[in-house]
Amino acid sequence: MKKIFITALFLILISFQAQAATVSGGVSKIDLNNANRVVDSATNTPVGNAKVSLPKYNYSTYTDEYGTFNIGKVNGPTIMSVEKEGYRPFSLTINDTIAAKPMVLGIQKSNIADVIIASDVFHLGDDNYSEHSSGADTFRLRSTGPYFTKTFTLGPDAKLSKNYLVIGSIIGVDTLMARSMGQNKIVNSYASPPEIYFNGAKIAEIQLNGDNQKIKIPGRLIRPGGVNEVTIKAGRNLMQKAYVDYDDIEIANLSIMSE
Ligand SMILES: [Ca+2]
Repeated sequence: MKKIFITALFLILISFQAQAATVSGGVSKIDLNNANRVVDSATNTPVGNAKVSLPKYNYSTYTDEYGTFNIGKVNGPTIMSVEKEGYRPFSLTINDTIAAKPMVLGIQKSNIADVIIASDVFHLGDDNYSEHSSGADTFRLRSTGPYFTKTFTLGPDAKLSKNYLVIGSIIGVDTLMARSMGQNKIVNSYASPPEIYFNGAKIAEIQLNGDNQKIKIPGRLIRPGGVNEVTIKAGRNLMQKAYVDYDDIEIANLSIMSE
């Protein structure tokens, strides 16, 4: 009996070890000794009054003075976002396994040159998607169409630093690569990747779902002190020839980060 107990304890320790892995972008870890918390990633101090939202569940709450917060049960992948003035918007794709354990989310102070393009969650596509899509269970918002375009102004010194377009979280991408990585359960079709344009030039294709995807913006495309534009085009179902079926995706938090 004693031996069984020791073996069981050993297994629990092992599984806790595995759970303690970094979840996303090197900024969020599961901490088993504490409640769900939001901390400053540089100082590790609690961040109170931060807004934590689960758009799928129409749920939002604020952290207390210790940075702690509660979320209910989640089902399947869902985007969780954290907003706090003076900090970069943060989002994380969680699921029931991740949500069942206490999470410590490290958020980062924003830089004066950061530009927030969208701090909410938006849906691109045509609202026609497979229940096996990597986002199907999460989609709640109506599609705003197959394109997203936004203009914004960059500072006069924008060319002096490296600039990145940061996609906080993206779900629903059903490319061949996403399928081969096990991100969806679609067997008989796949889609072209969503395309990212900066001032009219294509700068990236998004092959996978995930958090904190950073896309380098080529310096030559940047208009310092002027109006710049980001466009995201949804991919298309490549197996559907009879009509255009856009690959439905949801994106949370879009920003320009300078380093
Ligand atoms: Ca579709």
